[in-house]
Amino acid sequence: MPVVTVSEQAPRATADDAAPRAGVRRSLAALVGLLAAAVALGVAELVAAVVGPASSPVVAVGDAAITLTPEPVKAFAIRTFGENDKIALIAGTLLVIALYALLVGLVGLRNRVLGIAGIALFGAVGVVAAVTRPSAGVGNGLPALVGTLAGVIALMALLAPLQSRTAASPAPAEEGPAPVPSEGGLAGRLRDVLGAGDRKGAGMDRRRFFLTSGVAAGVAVVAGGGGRLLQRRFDVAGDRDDLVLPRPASPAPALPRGADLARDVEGLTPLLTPNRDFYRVDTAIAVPQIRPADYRLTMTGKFDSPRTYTLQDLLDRDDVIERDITLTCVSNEVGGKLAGTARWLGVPLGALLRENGVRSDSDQLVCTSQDGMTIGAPTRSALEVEDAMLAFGMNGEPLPVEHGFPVRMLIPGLYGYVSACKWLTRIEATTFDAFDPYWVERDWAAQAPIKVFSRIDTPAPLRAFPAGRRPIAGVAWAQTRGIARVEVKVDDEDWVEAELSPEVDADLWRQWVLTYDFPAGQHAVAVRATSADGETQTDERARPFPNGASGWHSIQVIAR
Ligand SMILES: Nc1nc2c(c(=O)[nH]1)N[C@H]1C(S)=C(S)[C@@H](COP(=O)(O)O)O[C@H]1N2
Ligand SMILES: [Mo]
Repeated sequence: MPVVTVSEQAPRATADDAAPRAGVRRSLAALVGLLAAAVALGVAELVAAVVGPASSPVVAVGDAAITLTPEPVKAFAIRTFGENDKIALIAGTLLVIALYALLVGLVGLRNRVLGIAGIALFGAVGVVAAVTRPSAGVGNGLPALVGTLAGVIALMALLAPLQSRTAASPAPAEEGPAPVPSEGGLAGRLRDVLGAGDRKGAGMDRRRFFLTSGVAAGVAVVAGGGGRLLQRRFDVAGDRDDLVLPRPASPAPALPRGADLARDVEGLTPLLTPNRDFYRVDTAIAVPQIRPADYRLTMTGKFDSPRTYTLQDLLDRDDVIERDITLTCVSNEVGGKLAGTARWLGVPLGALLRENGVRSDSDQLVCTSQDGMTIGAPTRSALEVEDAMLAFGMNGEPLPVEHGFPVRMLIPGLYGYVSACKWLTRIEATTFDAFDPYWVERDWAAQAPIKVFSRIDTPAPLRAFPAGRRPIAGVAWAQTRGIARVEVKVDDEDWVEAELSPEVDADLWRQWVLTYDFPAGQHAVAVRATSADGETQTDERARPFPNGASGWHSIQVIAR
């Protein structure tokens, strides 16, 4: 802390000059702003531990920021930060708060009322964000409110020693480097903090500032850290561990021997993606925590006999299926990794919709998640696509919390943003005319079947490998249609057909491998796939927006 420099100012003739030089005072005021903001955020986290994690103003503001962010910026964030987009957002939010807080401290030094107003404004943003989140109650504003009060108190307490005019006598001629309290002892310190100490000179203010700062920093850290820890009691990880999954009435078709080519080819994506490696795309900063006992799935809208289901209702059904299905994100770029395959366990979606009497004049199902996301899927696909399901199991475990615990939807053949609603709590049978769900409101296509796609996993671009024979390998997908052929082109040679992993199911991606004899030098490698219904991947490049990327994946490789 630069506080020590305060006393290094030479004493001058007038009383005011006994106060620290203006520049130092301003730096300290900026620090005051930071500390006040830290106290506000820390105390808010503590209160959020009582109210619920979604009421944390940092989470709520970040959440609101995601909702309000224009689509190109959001697409940029997913592209640039990928899975870390939320970490980047939180870091960005904290940076903005820090800059704002510096300013509040500086303003507060000149004008306390303005400083307080600055914190109040900051608090108001937090309150508004927290109470307007989709699943929020009014109580969700409480953490930001109490945090704001704490921030105001901290601001006043910290500015006071900086603005003290009682230190009228000249600063002592010499000061030790450390601010040793004149009287020592707890009582003396306490009196200093409260401003009741007997003031022997300008050093007193410095000491009081130091102590108050220490207290503020301590409150921020203890309240904030403690709050975060206490918020863990809302976690449903334990309930998830305790959940017993049913055996499927219809198990996944057995994989043929040698189904997974990745066993023999280094760098190739495995056929089934472990849960911890499965890509994640959603707008949730604080992942919804739904207790199995509290879970309800409600059907509304164009149903003749809509029902509400508990999780147990779904688990106890006798038509549970298990299927291997590849899921992909519309935001996946050419060559991108936003795709994964898992063995899903759940209830057939068509059967469920029919038993609720879904009406024929519904062409869109609007799925709502616990955190207010809306995802619109074609009613027809939900009814007719084989293996469309409400999943509660993923690779032999209950759904991981980040992947939608306890229940999500899956419809093979459609991108996740129009089918794969996580933390699913409501299905409304409606029409495309009547409602634009979240992504469609942001101009993504309302209907988005998956495009034929292929990707080179190995060799890695621009990383030299020994010249000679080695595999070129990757994955290709065209869910519900299946992949019939994958071809590889090196430099100006003809397309050559690659070997495919055994056909298991049209909803599952296929791995492909081609052994190639690379002469030393730099080479261009490209791949294209053809679906079982005869569509060859177009080389026409398209960005993911608005309905999925297209174009061949091609890379430069170096053999030495
Ligand atoms: N509740 C909710 N469900 C959601 C999303 C979301 O933001 N919120 N994102 C969708 C998108 S865009 C995709 S690609 C898939 C990703 O599922 P995953 O994270 O399990 O891979 O979830 C879909 N379901
Ligand atoms: Mo997505």
